[in-house]
Amino acid sequence: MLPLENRIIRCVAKGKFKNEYNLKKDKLFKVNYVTVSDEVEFDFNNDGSGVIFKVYERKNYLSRKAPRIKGAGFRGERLEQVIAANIDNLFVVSSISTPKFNNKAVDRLIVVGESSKIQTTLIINKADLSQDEELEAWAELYNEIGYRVIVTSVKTNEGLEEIRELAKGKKNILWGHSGVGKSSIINALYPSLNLKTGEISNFTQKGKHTTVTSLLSRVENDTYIIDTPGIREIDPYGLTKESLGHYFVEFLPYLEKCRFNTCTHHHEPDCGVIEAVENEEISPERYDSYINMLETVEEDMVY
Ligand SMILES: Nc1nc2c(ncn2[C@@H]2O[C@H](COP(=O)(O)OP(=O)(O)OP(=O)(O)O)[C@@H](O)[C@H]2O)c(=O)[nH]1
Ligand SMILES: [Mg+2]
Ligand SMILES: [Zn+2]
Repeated sequence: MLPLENRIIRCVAKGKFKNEYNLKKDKLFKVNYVTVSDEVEFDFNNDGSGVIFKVYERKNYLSRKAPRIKGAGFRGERLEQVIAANIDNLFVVSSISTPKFNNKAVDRLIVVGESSKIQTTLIINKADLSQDEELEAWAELYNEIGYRVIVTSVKTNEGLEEIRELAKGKKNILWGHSGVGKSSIINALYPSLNLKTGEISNFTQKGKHTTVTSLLSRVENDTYIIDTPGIREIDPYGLTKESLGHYFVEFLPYLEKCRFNTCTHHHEPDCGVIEAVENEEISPERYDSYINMLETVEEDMVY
């Protein structure tokens, strides 16, 4: 028999966990009390399956607000949906083309990484499809504010070894829109996983949500990688209008110049961030992205 750590054991969570967080029976709002990369204890059933009875405290976790579902007509707060736990590296994956680079989505994922205090790296994939300077400009922008940017192509293998090096000995997660190439990158690095990859819609230039569930794979002794389904929308959980600016790392040095410590850097007078944008010390793209996010943080949320 394989040692325990090399086996896949199908488990269910004991009812206790379900009741603790599952405020609504409705499947749409079910939050995951046990998530990918959680460390757990379980008992074996006679048939070899397991029942999880203990989830260890998480070092950290990634989450978002449970997505709105069209026609579901829910009222009230949106629950927290945990994506994965105990992560060392968050790779925010984007593509320069097909689908085209979406800096606002990238910034939302970066905010989640920052607010969870997880090391965040940006992957810009499909470099083979880019002939203009746009790719370099985006890479430079994120580099300048302090993020490691890895430009990759699954077609030419550009950048892939850099990911492998960074991932070594760590628990890694790839997160981003559908069709940007998350599963393709993982397959290129670890071909034996043979993850399913999909086409891009000719009509929308978007992916077709090929990966449907998050999957953690052990790829080397201490190296784990998590493939995730492409996101449609991402609203970070637990943010307030006053706290959002703290997760735009290049804003930090300017926050103390704001007249009000509750400044949202939107309309307030004597705002250090707005002044820095005017002085071209903060990029207009990132500031626009910030404003875009600020408008979606619900005013009346109390956490
Ligand atoms: N030209 C080019 N195509 C790529 C590259 N990486 C991935 N693709 C293609 O992009 C499409 C989508 O790739 P996937 O790996 O399925 O994308 P994904 O991010 O896992 O998508 P979801 O599972 O839907 O979230 C596939 O047709 C891949 O062949 C790349 O570097 N260059
Ligand atoms: Mg995929
Ligand atoms: Zn301000």
